[in-house]
Amino acid sequence: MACKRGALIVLEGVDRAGKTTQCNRLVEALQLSGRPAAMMKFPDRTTTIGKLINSYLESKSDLEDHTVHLLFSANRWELVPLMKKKLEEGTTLIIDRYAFSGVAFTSAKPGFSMNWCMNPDMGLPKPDLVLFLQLNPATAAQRGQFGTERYETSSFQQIVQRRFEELIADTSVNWQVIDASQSIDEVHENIKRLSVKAMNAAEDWPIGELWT
Ligand code: Z5A
Repeated sequence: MACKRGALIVLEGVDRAGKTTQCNRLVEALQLSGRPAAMMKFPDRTTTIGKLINSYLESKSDLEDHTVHLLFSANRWELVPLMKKKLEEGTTLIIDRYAFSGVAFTSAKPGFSMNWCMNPDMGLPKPDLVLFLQLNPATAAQRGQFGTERYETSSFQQIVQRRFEELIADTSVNWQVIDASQSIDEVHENIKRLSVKAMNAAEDWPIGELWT
């Protein structure tokens, strides 16, 4: 590696926790401080696979549950070469949802074990930091109604939250839980502080593999 690598930082959390808002704020702040940073979002709805996922999420098409889980995973794998290139060039990647959403959402469906759900994502680039934006349903409701996409119902999101709690208990991943009920600025300051620390720590280490 000619230069210090960038860090892989993931934001996860329940619906309306502020993931997209905070990813944008963090990328902007890092760039302003002179550190190369870029944002990615999963699902990436622009690719051929992403378009199938988009149609499914908007309920314009139906897909068998195992199939759609594998498509979400394939959507991450198809972007791995680009992710690795950017990280090795020294760009820090801020990612809006990743494999953890994949596992939390599919395993919230009947008949899916977390272990089965994790398998297709094993070996993905391992995040140096995963920030979980914690928000209770009442505060989330003040930020507007659920959207119209598949999965955007209160009962389903409650099961998703429990699956996330099980994932956060895994100490092989560097999880940090953030109180997302604070103001946008306060949440941003917490996220920036933890991200800079993770970026400095990641510089001298190779990119890891998730869940291997
Ligand atoms: N999914 C899956 O099944 N499998 C997978 O592998 C992956 C995903 C990767 C993708 O949705 C869906 O796909 C998702 C999981 C599933 N389904 N659900 N639900 P998406 O990622 O395209 O969209 P989203 O994740 O549903 O967005 P979101 O969760 O609704 O929003 P957010 O990014 O967390 O929040 P935001 O857009 O930044 O903010 C929401 C509003 O709150 C907005 O008006 C903000 O101005 C406001 N906000 C934000 N922060 C604050 C604070 N601190 N105070 C007050 N107001 C705030």
